[in-house]
Amino acid sequence: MTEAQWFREAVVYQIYPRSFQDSNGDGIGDVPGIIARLDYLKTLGVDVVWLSPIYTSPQDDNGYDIADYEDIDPTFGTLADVDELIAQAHERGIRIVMDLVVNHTSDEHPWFVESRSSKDNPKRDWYWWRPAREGHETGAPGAEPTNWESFFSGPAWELDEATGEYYLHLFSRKQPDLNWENPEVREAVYAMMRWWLDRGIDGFRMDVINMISKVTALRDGQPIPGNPHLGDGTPHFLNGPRIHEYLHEMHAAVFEGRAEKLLTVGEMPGVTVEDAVLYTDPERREVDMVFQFEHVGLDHGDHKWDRRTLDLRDLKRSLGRWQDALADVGWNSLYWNNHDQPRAVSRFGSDAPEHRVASAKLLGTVLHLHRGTPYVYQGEELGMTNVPFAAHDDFLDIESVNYYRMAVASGSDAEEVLSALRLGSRDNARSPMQWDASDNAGFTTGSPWSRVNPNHTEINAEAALADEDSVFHHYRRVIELRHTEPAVAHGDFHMLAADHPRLYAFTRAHEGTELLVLANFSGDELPLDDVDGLDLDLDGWKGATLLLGNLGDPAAPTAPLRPWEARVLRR
Ligand code: TEU
Ligand code: CA
Repeated sequence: MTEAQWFREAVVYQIYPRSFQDSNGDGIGDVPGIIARLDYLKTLGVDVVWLSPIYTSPQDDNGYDIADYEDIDPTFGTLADVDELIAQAHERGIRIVMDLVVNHTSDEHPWFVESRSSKDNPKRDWYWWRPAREGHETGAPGAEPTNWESFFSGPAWELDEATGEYYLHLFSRKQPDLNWENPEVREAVYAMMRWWLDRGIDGFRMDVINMISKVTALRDGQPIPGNPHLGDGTPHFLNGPRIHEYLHEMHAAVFEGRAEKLLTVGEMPGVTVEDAVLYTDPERREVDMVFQFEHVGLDHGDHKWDRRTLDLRDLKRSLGRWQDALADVGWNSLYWNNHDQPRAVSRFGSDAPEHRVASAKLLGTVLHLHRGTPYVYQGEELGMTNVPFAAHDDFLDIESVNYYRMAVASGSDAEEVLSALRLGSRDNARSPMQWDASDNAGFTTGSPWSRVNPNHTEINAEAALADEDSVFHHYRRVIELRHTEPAVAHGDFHMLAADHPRLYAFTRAHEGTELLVLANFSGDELPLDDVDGLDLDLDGWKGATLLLGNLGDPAAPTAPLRPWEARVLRR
């Protein structure tokens, strides 16, 4: 099954529909807008498009709160538009993967509306309902059934006045968690998934799918310092006791017989390499790959708002471990960016004017030359940067808004909170796609729901397409390499000079071909002789072919690396 797995040679492009392309001037991106840009994606050369959620939703978490899985939110279009999108994408050889958000629904989903209506409603047990903690008065601070903190600040339990019980919501209070212990829930989800596959989609990106199995005893977590009533619930629901059983059952109920044509990727915060081997071993029939979070947590301190400088050695250690662990069994996904992460060039590269283009290309080169399926997040192929947010009301995302409110209320310095948000807010990824230099970047003729980054006058798709040396064309070339050079998709990975603080170097080897990737993660020149642990016979690479470089031809394949230079050599 291994080399036959088509997704090993594929590159996925993630679209955040709200921010991609508006077609009707309401300031919000939509499905007809995506259709209008399919030729752009074809030019880039991607094989798969993953769409963040476009289903019916009150948009409390921008569509990750779904009220009807089998319909499209009017903001984004209609089911007919989606059929058209699927057909037009397929015509161009592009597959469509939908987001699957089934750890929770919206509180406006009819399942939850029924569930909350009374304690003996047949759907009561479809969600997690519990009375107040024993000996505590319902509604009093600390009376929540457990001390778990929600990912969006505050307790993960909400009291529902109608029945006087609490329901669990790991995310917003408008995102109640489904109870996967109940087989009816699972069957309803599987039926919905089959319905989408029958409609012609090519797979699912599964939102926080490693949270669906909880330890049913629901016990308190380790107290969080500074929060008298809150604790860390994650050990009770990350990779929970029945998770492998559920995913295997889902595979049998939904994917059996068509799995070879599909792509499934489980988003899994807190997943370890050991877990990932189990999740992605094809023999186990769970998912094709997972999104792990280790490398995007390396610049976090105690929590995600406590930001610290990334040490390149940590990044190499982490990604290198994932490469090794999934070398023989399973498969990696590769990403720098998505709609939840700040912009890669601002975070792992340099968005300073003199280094932005080179470092964006370097990041693309390094990531795509790893073994695994690379994901490009909209705008990454342009080297889009973080947004210069000024005041707290520039932030729109529920996670940022709640965190700001909570942190300031509990005494944090507002300016410090703002600096953390500027670095880490998900809003950085969600500003409109920069299509051209016009007022709203070609994103909308109306008033954009989220502020356009002022640097769109310089950083935009129109300018990039016209410039052979742009980040865009570099991404196009690196994507093409995966399709034309078998060692990129299939070669063995070997990290070099792991302890070097600025050099990212590795080889890929496949059937007599050897690739060497050299990347200088700094604004200073980097000579290659005398690098500890590089373990390279540099002479042996002097005659190598330069497959791809980001700064034009170097003096020689093994010449010192210029600032933010990346090279791919073949011999
Ligand atoms: O995100 C899950 C997740 O754990 C985080 O990345 C999250 O975005 C947050 O930053 C935690 O600090 C997924 C979706 O990608 C995200 O957009 C949703 O908000 C979330 O699940 C709930 O559906
Ligand atoms: Ca629109």
